[in-house]
Amino acid sequence: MTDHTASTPETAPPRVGIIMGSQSDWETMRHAADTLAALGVPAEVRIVSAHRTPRRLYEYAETARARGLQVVIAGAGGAAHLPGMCAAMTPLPVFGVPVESRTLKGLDSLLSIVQMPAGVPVGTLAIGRAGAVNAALLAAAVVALRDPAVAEALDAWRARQTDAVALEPVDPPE
Ligand code: RP5
Repeated sequence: MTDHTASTPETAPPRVGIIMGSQSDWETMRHAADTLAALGVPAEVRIVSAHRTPRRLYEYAETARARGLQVVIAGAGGAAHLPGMCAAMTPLPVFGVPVESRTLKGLDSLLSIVQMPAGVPVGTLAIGRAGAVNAALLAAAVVALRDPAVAEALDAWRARQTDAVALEPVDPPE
């Protein structure tokens, strides 16, 4: 039976933490926040830089599980240490989103995040918006393991996506 008493994003304590290295990452990471909101998953959003605010990162990662978070989504660009450093300090699953950088188009971010040595995993997503959306969908899938309302929302989201795919392509407008 579906539990419709599950929490709403407005009132409930956050289950997913979205962190990013800079304000400039928000343009990408807001897609993770929007996706979680659409699925009814309560999330918190913070700027936490591995380089510029290392103590804030330490405090965030060390307290994440005790504060009730179940997953962390970490987005960063360039020398993107944030997801790996966060994963080193929390037992929670960490999903890393490589933010597209100006000079190297996010390849630097991707390689920084994906090439973790064995023992400290970061689930690494695609560069940019696709990665942010998919990180949110994966985070929701983790939350859904214990929250039937989120599981139902995820099923509905997928069904809507399937329904939105036309059978035949149409010509673009001239
Ligand atoms: C990283 O440096 C951030 O994650 C961001 O993607 C990148 C550039 O930051 P800003 O110079 O725009 O603040 O730490």
